[in-house]
Amino acid sequence: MKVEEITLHHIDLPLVHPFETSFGREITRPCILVAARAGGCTGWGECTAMAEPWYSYETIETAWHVLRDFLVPLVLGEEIASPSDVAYRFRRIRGHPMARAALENAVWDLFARAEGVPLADLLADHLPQAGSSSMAGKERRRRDRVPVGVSLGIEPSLDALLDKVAQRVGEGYGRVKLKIKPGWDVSVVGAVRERWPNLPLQVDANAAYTLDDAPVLRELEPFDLLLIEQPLHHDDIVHHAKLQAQCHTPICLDESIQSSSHARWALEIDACRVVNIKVGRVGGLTAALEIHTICQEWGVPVWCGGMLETNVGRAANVALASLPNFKLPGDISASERYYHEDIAEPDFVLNDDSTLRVPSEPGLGVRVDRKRLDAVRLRHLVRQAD
Ligand code: OSB
Ligand code: MG
Repeated sequence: MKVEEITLHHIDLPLVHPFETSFGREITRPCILVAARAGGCTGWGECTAMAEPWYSYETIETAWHVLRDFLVPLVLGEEIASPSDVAYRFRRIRGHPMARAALENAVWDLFARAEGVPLADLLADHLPQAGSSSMAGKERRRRDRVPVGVSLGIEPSLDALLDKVAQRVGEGYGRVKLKIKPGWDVSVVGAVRERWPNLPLQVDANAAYTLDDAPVLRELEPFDLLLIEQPLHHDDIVHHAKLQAQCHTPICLDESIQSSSHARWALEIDACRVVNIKVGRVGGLTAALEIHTICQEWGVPVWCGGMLETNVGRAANVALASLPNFKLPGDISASERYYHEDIAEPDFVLNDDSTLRVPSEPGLGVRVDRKRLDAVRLRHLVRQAD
């Protein structure tokens, strides 16, 4: 397939509710959408870089630069054999996983639409098979609905947080994740646990602690958490292994896993017993599939993280989370939780069993609303093959 045209759209959408983590507070969500066109089909990819280099070093501006000057030229007008071929073409670029993922994922959607199959099916077909023969056959099929939870930010007061938990539990979310940071941890988690003794609960520190804080983190153990996500520094896999050796609650890595090699190294030293896969953070769907299967071989479950995506990125997350080793609910909430009016339709709606439906339409299964795109777009760039 020859990609004839690639367009970058920089948009900004107001969030329904500000989202606060240990690293900062988001009020709007700017992002870059990538559209790749070939033979009358258009594939879409969302770049999950944020405006500021807090969650990761990438920003909207670095991603725009790397896409425009390095990634787009490696794809435009080239004969692309498969979506993973794009990942292969990008192998010389150091870092910038979110920029790479945006274009690679647009090409995944393009191939799925051109073949008339849902992205989830294309992903299942390209899944590297786990080595162990006991796995053969039975665990290969993808799901039609994916279990999801909700990630709740830091609130101005404990009462405000308890209200939020009550609201989301009332809406039907079967798993809640609380953002924590030093000073907003043991007592807050304890209060939620006391009011909801049986709620599947997990926490995410976004790298706010050091190994010296192990005693505080161990105070979370009685609360029967599913996992503690990224307690320590973003590039410190080694200290996570030391922490995991001191606690029963599974450590889950988010920020620390930026490639399939990172996942291998983390598992080799028992730095985590669960992995959060975010397509942007790991550099695209090809790497996400590899990590899925590496973890499966180690008997380590994965789940799909979120970056406050629009329905474009959410659709890719839902397709990915349909694969067999995604054994824990994802941070993929219903569309209404994020934006009043999304950039793409239809919205994802929460089912009674705390799941989202995996689209059965071709590709991502969502349509970008061009009028809405014009309304929220800050700038765009069109590149065409000669
Ligand atoms: O660490 O998982 C995280 C949002 C932005 C940046 C980092 C994170 C998050 C979330 C939100 O937790 C998950 C979602 O999209 O609902
Ligand atoms: Mg996280």
